[in-house]
Amino acid sequence: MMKFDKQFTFGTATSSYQIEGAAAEGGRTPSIWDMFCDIPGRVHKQHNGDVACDHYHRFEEDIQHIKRLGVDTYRFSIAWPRIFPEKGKFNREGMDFYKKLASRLTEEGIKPAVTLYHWDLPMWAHEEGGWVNRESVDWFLEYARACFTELDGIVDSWITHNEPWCAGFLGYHQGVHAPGHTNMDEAVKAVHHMLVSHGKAVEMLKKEFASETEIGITLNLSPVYPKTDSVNDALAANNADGYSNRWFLDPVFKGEYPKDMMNLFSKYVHSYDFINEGDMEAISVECDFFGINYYSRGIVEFSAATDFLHRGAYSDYEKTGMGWDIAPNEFKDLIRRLRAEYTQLPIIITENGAAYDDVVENGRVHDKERTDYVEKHLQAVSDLNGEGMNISGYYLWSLMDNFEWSFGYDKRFGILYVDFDTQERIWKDSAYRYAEIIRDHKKSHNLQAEVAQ
Ligand code: GBH
Repeated sequence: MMKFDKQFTFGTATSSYQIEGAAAEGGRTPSIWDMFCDIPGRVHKQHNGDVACDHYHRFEEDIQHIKRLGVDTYRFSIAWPRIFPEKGKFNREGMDFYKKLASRLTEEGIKPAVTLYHWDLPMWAHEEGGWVNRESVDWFLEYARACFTELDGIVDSWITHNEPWCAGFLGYHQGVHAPGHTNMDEAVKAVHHMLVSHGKAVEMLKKEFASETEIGITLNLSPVYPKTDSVNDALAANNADGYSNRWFLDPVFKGEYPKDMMNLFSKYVHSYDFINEGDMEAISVECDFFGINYYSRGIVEFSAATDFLHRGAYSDYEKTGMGWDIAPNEFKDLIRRLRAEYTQLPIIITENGAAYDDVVENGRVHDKERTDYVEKHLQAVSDLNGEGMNISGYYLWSLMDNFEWSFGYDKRFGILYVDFDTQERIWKDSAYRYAEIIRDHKKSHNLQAEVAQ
């Protein structure tokens, strides 16, 4: 039995580059993802976000789907290059799109939760060194101030950064995300500047804007387990956990980078001089909630050839279409650990979901596996709250099939199926089920619900 408090918020999430399209409209200039998609071999079938779900032109229709789902919240991100297409040059037309989107959501009774940075760094910023350049903190703050000012009174829930692990380590160390660099020294600096920009944006909002507004950061966390109980595998798991989780959790909640990882990274990081006085205090600023994106767990085994970038070991767990282990129990371990070691802030699961190869049959998509995945994780949230873990919301990734980064359009995460030829949206069974769960929840608390049958 799933049970949620009356105030629990159900939501669904997307991000700008993955759904908007209209890449050259409204004054938008390219981001690092437009550039990355153009390089042959980087993105599956060389797909790109030029058209994506055409959400930029179809947002009214999409809002009706969101409304029909019955969710309380819709999480989307703002494309920085729509707001500042050139350095220091604010673009009114770009901002108006998000003003309209956020206002229309509010009018329909849906609360917007807005991410400032979901990986689409403007090319002008990249050309000046991107996140590796300390000035990126100031560029981000100018962008954040414009968003806070223009959307003041319309948006009251903000996420500064989405998954700095991906933006930093996948982008600058592993090279599988834009900008495609493979340089650990750069990556550690890039992450640091993202984290400082997060802390300073929170401080700005608290000092200069309405106090009812809530703000936090979203980290992607994946609990890591050793393959065997050997000492070496334990070391590998500790290092993998340091790279994926602790490198972000420790600065955000304890105001320090983990010492063991600093030592390990110093093989690649020439000096830690880029950490300025006051940075760690800035990063560990008090937020209103903590956002977590959870998809899977990791299993690692020791290899003498690597020190922290371990390849995942074989596991006999059932997998999603991404090949990721379905691991709701490990999700519970993760949350309990966060409560024991890191924070008592309300936790919002800002993303959770799964990709599968969906097929449309007579206008329906019977995505039983995705439906099961979502139910298992919602059950875990319900169980965790039964233990007093205070998870205040769950946002399903994703509202609709979209541009899945380096996997292009072939990996479908949506609860709405998107036909990328016609742009038709088709409700998958998981969408009907999610709407039903929300409807049952509202009924049980005598909250009104006008959702799909
Ligand atoms: C998120 O990133 C993004 O925020 C979102 O834009 C994206 O579309 C969505 O998830 C789906 O991918 O190899 O088994 O250890 C997800 C980040 C990081 C999740 C790596 C899975 C590895 C799983 N991912 N992680 S495993």
